[in-house]
Amino acid sequence: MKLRPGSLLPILAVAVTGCATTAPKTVPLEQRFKKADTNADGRVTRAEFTDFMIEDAFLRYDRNHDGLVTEEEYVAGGGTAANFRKINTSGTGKATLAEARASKVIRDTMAVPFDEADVSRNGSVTLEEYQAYIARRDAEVR
Ligand SMILES: [Ca+2]
Ligand SMILES: [Ca+2]
Repeated sequence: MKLRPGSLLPILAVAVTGCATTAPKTVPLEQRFKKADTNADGRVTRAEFTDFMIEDAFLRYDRNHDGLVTEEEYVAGGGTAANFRKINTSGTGKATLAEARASKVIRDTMAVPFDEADVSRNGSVTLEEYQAYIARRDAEVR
């Protein structure tokens, strides 16, 4: 009996592909929480939370990743042209992250998710509160 040299190759290919698909695609919540907690005290304050959420949203709107959000990108991401003009205080038609963070419209919008996450109402969100908030939010989306 002779074993053909190539007979093991398809099995190996399946094994390698199987391993690759188990890699996580999304950033774990703990990592996101640590990123938001800029002074690393284990609690995310309203200011830390707002800055983090605004940066997160900004990066999603910035489709061509040039560090600027145009009116077109903002509207394509679900925003309104009127709000874009309020955010883009420089009037260049391209909003920066600094403009987004300084915008009252955006900060007011971000106050709602913070209040929802801060169940204990003590002005800061723990990792447990954050995880519970994301779980509730995901449940609403589905
Ligand atoms: Ca903190
Ligand atoms: Ca852009």
